[in-house]
Amino acid sequence: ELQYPERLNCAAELLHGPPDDRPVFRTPTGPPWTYGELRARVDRLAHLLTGDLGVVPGNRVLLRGPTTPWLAACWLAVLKAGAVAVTVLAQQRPSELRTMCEIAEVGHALCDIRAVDDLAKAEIPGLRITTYGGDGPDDLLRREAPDTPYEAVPTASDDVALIAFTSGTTGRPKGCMHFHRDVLAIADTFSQHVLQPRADDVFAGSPPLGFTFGLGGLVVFPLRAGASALLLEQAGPKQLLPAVAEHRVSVLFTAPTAYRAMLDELDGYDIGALRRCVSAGENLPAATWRAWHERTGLRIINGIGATELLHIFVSAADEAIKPGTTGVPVPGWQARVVDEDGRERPDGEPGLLAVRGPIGCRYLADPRQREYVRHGWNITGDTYVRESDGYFRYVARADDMIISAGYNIAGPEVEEALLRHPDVLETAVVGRPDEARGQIVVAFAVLRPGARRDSEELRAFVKSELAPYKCPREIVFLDALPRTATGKLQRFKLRVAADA
Ligand code: 3SK
Repeated sequence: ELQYPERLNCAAELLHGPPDDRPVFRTPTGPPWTYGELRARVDRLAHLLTGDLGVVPGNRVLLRGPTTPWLAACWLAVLKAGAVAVTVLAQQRPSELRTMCEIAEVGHALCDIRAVDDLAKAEIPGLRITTYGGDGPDDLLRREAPDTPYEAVPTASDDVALIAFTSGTTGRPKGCMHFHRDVLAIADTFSQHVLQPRADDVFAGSPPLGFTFGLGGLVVFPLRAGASALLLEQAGPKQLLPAVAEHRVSVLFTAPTAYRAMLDELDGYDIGALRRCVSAGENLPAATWRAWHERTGLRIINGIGATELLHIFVSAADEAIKPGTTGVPVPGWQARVVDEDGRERPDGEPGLLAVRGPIGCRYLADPRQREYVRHGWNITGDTYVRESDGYFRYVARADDMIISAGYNIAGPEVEEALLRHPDVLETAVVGRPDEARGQIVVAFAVLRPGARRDSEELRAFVKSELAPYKCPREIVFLDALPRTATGKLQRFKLRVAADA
């Protein structure tokens, strides 16, 4: 079991240790920041926060901006000053920002000058916005501040450090509160046991710091290991590969779609430094795992995480990886598959994934807490099967099961079959209400450039791979699938489209 002292400031812990001259944050341009520079900059920012800006411990401070070392430094400074970081995404619009600030009672914002327009437009009552990265005299980074060490506020290990928002794929955002000890716990469970990072690792990836997948992978894990991270403002599949090659990235975090898209671009890039590839955010199809393994020799580490639980809680490392499954509970976590009443389902039978461990869901003033935490277990909203060897296999999001003519059909199983067709780049399968059958299966597909839109050919292919009742009745071709700002598929939009 993880043990942390009663008084714990996770930012101070993360910053403590490595020598001053070791690199910590790299960017595509400019020299890397060293640990010494990071410590000095965080201390200056913490002085400014608690001096000029009047932030006191417990205040909630919104952080908004592209993935840069300065955003990471602001996050660390807010925590070191005992305040609570409220992380949001650069893509979130004024009305979403207003709702989140209202829920989290945010009084201050530190915002990259390039992302300030929407925040200003949100006209949030009482919000004091300070920008950084600009050239005005009031810019945070241009203000006078003491160059002396800042003594971290001695927060309790269970003081709230972070409020991270999730809206799932629909609905009013929910603020998830996480403690100082939780921030370290994600490093001391998933990162330590699965990634087994080294001080010479270079982390990089696509999830932004406003998504806890990215915050863990690009800030918390590298710092806890005394390693470094390459921070990319643009981190689509097209930018990732050249960055991995040029900066000798060894630990990569991205989503299944990006691994799939990178397969087409691998030629010409030396990715020999890469030793860990993490996939989360969505189910990783076995076909993508196999294709990546075949081309690169690397075994993708699949994982399931949640904003509610901060990071990944089921996964597997190295030879323990079993393609087509998510893995086993990360050391420190427990997982089981239950029915609606919390009774354990037999192995091989689908049910709801229930997990518990060092971090729990704590929604900020939201009655949906009761749905997420039941009988002391966190119910993630995913349908899973526990196989007889103890591995957990994803079936669908709980509301993604299609029931057609009495058959239970998991959309992702049909998607996996479609993805085995060489023309299919991305796909999503949903149910459409149908008088005779209850629901029928409808697939949305994005094809590789130049491929012919031939639904009969794809249907025949699925029939050759799966029982015919699972075959989509209709295939709709799209240029792109609708996704949230964190890259999650918005199936509800496709359900509406399928029903139109
Ligand atoms: O929401 C997710 O899918 C996720 C995955 C990994 C780590 C953290 C999160 C929130």
